[in-house]
Amino acid sequence: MATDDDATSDRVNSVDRVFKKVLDAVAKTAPEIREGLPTRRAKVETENPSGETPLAADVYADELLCERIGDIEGVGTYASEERPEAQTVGSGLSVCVDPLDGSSNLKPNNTMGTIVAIYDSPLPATGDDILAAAYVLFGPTMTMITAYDDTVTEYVIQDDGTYQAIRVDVTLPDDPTVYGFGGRVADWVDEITEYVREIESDPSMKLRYGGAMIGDVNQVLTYGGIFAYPTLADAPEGKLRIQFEGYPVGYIVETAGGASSDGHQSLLAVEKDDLHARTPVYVGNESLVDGVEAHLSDDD
Ligand code: P6P
Repeated sequence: MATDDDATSDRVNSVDRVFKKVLDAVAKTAPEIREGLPTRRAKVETENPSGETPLAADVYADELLCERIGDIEGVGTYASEERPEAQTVGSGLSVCVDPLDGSSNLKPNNTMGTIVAIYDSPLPATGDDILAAAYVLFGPTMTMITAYDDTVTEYVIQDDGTYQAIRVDVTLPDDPTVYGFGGRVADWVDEITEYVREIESDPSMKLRYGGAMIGDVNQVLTYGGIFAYPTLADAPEGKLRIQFEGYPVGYIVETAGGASSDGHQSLLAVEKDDLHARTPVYVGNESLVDGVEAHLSDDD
């Protein structure tokens, strides 16, 4: 007779299988997305649910990923930053995708990539529901960072869509050296301005801000430090989307031994009712994220 342990083991095996299938699909699709970039630099006519005007490249990446991920047995729902509603594609786990994070970097040929989050819940999910997260980074090489089963792994993706681990058990360096805060400096609240000035006064800290969150987060994962798209005076919730950006990078950085925050709590503790809700994002070494919370708590 099947026992509870058997059911748990079956469940874990099933999630393992779906996770691996999602990684395979994302890695297989990455070279096609990259190859399609040069001819898809123009904006499309329509706005996305966040009121932004996507490039043809955003739409192309979303269409490919929806088709490939939607075909995976065990994936029930696909949602993306480019689609107002989640799509039912079967039964099982929910997958949220930012198909081309940082696509404004396409024209100046800077980094951009794809963010994926897998939730064991209908959408909108909470941070407690996240099972795995990953991002593909289109840089001088194509790499993929994954967080699953309490560990972070870095892969290189080949042009044929195969991928090999190049770093296992990735953890943030103990001594941070980079920082990057998004938004216009004139729009930062005073507490953030004061904290950034404090960070800047540390001779060991260097500014690294490239305009694509995952490129900047990858700097933090590699060199230690902090990335933020902070609360702004005219946009207290900041710019980044909790389901598609906040939860996955918060999960990745916390799994790598760092910390995440919306300014007051772990990003994974943030709860929002709307699929496209925004949140301030601070991720990096715990000491630096704690510093943000200490400065912002002064205004409470
Ligand atoms: P800004 C890209 O559009 C994005 O969503 C993130 O990848 C990035 O961190 C942020 O917006 C950049 O925003 O205001 O600096 O252009």
